Amino acid sequence: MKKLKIGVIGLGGIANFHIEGILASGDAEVWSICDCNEEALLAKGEELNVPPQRRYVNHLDMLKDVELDAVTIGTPNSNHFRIAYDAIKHRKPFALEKPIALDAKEAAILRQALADRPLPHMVCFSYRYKPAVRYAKQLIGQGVLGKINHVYSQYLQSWGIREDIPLVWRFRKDLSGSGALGDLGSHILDLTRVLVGETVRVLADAGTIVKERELLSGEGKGEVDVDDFCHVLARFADGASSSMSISRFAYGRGNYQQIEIYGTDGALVYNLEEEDTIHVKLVGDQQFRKVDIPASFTANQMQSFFDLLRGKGDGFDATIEDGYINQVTLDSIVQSFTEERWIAIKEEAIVNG
Ligand code: SOE
Repeated sequence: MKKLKIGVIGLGGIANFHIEGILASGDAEVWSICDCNEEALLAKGEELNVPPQRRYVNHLDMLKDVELDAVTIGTPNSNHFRIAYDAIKHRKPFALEKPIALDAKEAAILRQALADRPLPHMVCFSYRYKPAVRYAKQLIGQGVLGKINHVYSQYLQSWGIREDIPLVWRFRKDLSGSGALGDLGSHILDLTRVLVGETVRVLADAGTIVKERELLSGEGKGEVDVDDFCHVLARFADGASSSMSISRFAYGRGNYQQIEIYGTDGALVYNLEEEDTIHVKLVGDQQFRKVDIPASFTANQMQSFFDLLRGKGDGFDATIEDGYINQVTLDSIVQSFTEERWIAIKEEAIVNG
């Protein structure tokens, strides 16, 4: 079967993850690349042997290519909405990085555009492809924990501690929408939604630890106007209580995720650092024990995208609906720590999905 011709939009860090998945799959090839940085475009084009005529500085020129089958969108957050909207207009299926937009208003427009003219697509909540997450979802869905009472989550990194890191887009609200919350919290919100259920109200506290950083131009310093950390209390639709600790200033943490889920009949701990693992304590267990994850739960995000494009999706990929609910929840958390009060997640976001 002919390989899917994939255009990679945005050649920053996450593009390498997308490209790695394309090259590892026998179903697709890197057909074209796009980035506003001409140096990055040249370097990646040479590295991947992409012909110069398929190296674009403007995504619209890429989208006009009738041979192109689909695109991945891995730019800074401020470009997600526009590029995804243009991909929909040009009828090009897409894999869009999280968060899908800068705010719920942009996310709602993407959601409506796809409702009006459906198109195969995926939102890259990449930890949905961790075997531990998929197995945990099955165990919880089988009721082994009983009724869930508490969910305690952490997503911790440490790179923000380095004050020599300049004012990159992740530290600017106009380019990112929010800081650690949108970058890391979006993943935790999606995972707790996949594993437990819908969040219906939130109470948050957030702060910025390093308040200004060197401008990329080298001409002085600029304000960091997003959160370096965010702590959230939340309630699920069924009344279960949740807390989330999200930070880029957690010394010693590389890419640390932990979700502890406590039910009436058992507890389950999902952890990601070097590898993804599950520990459980169920009825009859004397202590928490690590469980082996069946190989059948192995998955790969980019292969899943290609399966989706070929009509063989497993239904576990995140859609624009998932991205929209995620964005509404992110906005509610920002509103909560800004106004210092509980905020209910807008009903229509939960009910309509
Ligand atoms: C931030 O450091 C980051 O790269 C996120 O942007 C990714 O979504 C996450 O998977 C790893 O950490």
